[in-house]
Amino acid sequence: MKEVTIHAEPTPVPVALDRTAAVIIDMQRDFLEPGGFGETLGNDVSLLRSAIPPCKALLEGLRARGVFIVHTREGHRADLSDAHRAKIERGEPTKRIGAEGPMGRILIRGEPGHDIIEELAPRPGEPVIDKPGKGAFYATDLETVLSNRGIDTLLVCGVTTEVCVHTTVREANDRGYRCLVLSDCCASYFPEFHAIGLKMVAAQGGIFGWVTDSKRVLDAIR
Ligand code: TIU
Repeated sequence: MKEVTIHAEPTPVPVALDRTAAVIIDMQRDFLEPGGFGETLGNDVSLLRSAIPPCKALLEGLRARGVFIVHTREGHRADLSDAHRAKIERGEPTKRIGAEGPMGRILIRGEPGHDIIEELAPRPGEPVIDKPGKGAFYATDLETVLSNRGIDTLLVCGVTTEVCVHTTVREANDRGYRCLVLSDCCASYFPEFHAIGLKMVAAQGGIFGWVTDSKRVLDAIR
């Protein structure tokens, strides 16, 4: 696969597609649909839906070019043995992680709410990384999965921009990955945090990486 140039802020980026992976973060029913974790935290979950069509178009384009795709899901074991007390003790007790909700127990692996939304369902051969934290590298095998493929560049998408996307980008930076964050493929319950979160990535000459969008990536790979 040849090298392509992806237009981005603060600069265009040359990218070798065979060393690139898309990381689709936590596009789960628990964050995007009513009755899940996102809503129990007091959020308007409809604000995240803008990321679905661009992510879908991106995945189709990347699959057609054979670019490696990884999905992540945030969630915990049913007995909560992998959840820090400091994480689960927050919020109203009947709505906490592990509580029963309309989509099953909130943020628990295997429950309907923990599933990736139907529109962006992973295809066979696309690894799904289950993560207990915000960052996709913390307590997961993501780094091994990527290094076994020789990946050095990540196209980062998903929700929410300033929480799990940002945490993952920060973790990836310190592990030596080049990160391109796709603005339209990410979303937040707080539009202002989304905007500032993206600015934080590309500021200072690209302190955490680059910001681009699905159209610029698809234009580059076509
Ligand atoms: N609450 C919020 O914005 N996000 C999370 O709790 N997890 C992710 O971002 N995936």
